[in-house]
Amino acid sequence: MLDVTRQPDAAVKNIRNFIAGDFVAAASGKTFDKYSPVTGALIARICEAGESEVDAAVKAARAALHGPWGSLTLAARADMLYAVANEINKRFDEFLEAEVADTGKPLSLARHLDIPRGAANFKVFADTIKNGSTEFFEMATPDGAGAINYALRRPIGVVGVVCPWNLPLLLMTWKVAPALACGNTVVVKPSEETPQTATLLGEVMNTVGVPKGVYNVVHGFGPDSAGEFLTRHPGVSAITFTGETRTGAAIMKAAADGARPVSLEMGGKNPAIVFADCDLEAALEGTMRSCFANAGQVCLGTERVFVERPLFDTFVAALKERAEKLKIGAPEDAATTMGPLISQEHRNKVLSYYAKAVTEGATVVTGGGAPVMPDAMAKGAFVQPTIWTGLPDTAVTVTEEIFGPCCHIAPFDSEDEVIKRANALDYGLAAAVWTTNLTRAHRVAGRIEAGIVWVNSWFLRDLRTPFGGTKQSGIGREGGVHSLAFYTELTNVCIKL
Ligand code: NAD
Ligand code: 6OD
Repeated sequence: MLDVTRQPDAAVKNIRNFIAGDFVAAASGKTFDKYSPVTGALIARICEAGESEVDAAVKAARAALHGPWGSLTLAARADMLYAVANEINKRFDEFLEAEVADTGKPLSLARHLDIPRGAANFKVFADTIKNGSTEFFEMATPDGAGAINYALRRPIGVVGVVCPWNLPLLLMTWKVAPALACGNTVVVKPSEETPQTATLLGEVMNTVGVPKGVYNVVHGFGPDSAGEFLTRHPGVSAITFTGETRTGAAIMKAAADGARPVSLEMGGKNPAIVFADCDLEAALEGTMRSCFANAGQVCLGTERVFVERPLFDTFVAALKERAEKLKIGAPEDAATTMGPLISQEHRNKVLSYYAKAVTEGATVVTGGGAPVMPDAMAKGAFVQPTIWTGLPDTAVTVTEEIFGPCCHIAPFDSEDEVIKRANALDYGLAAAVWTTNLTRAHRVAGRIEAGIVWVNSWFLRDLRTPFGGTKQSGIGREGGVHSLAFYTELTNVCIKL
């Protein structure tokens, strides 16, 4: 049964939870609504999981863990993940349509980033688990004999996966693929704003024969809803989360009951540092993407740009010119380079920061408000790409994560000074450094307090590298073998020879 396709007589999709291989409504009959970020129209009605659905999902995951999933060989499990990747690619257009309907992002972006990465995550972690090394350690015992130690990697158990809305399929599969590759089972709580692709993935799991209960989806909100029910459930062995820092803190508290491990990927207020010796074209192009891609709703995006003083005026003028050429519009319009924000609620939040910047004394270089849209999109969640200058580093606009298409640009005079300013916040997710001086690039990259530093690039991703944030941007690292470390427990076996 197609769960997320349109009903024959209605434009509104009916989206259910996916538990033990079946699409199920909530026993309570509770639903919530999803509105298009582009038009404001109702596009989906989602069954909200209550405590009983979450409990059923966790129990299904636990049964599958010790049942058909647990008894698969590693090679068979990897083959199943390759099949999931292939099936996502086969149904590419359905995933594309679902993701774009939920987020409003340009089709071109979802086609090149979100959906291909959704498939690639399964392939990469199937490769990783197949190619994992086995290490043995020999030792001499006190009685002069020998011993060998080896460590067994075991799945950690049932993993709760709590997801955000900005890159829904990409970020959900970034957690689900390694968890399954390691032999775990999962219960996923997608964002209430983006329920569709996680649900569609349930169909893919059934099609390729992933045993029932290995992959489960429960829909709902955070507090006093599916998110909290899942993270508090004692049957969940570990929690992996992507979202806001304060939500991560609440999840950590929930995980403390039962002393369960967490992997947290959280908020940021990322700096870009542009030195006067940079390749200006590349720095402008990269900074445009890091500030405005996905309408600024990328955790790795830049909201603080520091430019070395001799280049400052030129850089600000050139970035303004480029930002004003962004074409705000509908996802399916090939000319569109920037879509709406995810929701009216988020739009109100971003617009309140736009107003705050003015009261804080910012010079509005461009944007600063809401665009006038044609009638069909008048109720969409659109805002203008916005650039400010003139604020102190302590301004709210320059210290709090806005998660919209905006940045503040400030001049700097020395390397030591800019590193200190870049590191001044409690966040530490990502940074971009633009310079043609290789020695300086290494020196600065090593001094930035962030989990990821890009030099002369942005969002260039090798999925085997460690990914995560420092300070309040995250706890733990995922990616390649770093994911294996989180999603497995090591048992050391010591054999006296
Ligand atoms: P959010 O924290 O509001 O929500 C994330 C998820 O947590 C949602 O599924 C939500 O329903 C759930 N949730 C909320 N409260 C909960 C609770 N008390 N218990 C359990 N679950 C709860 O984040 P968002 O608005 O969806 O996403 C935007 C944020 O995510 C930004 O701060 C952004 O920086 C961050 N983000 C970080 C990364 C990263 O890799 N570091 C990636 C993407 C997004
Ligand atoms: O590329 C990834 O694996 C990743 N986790 C990206 C995060 C983007 C944040 O919005």
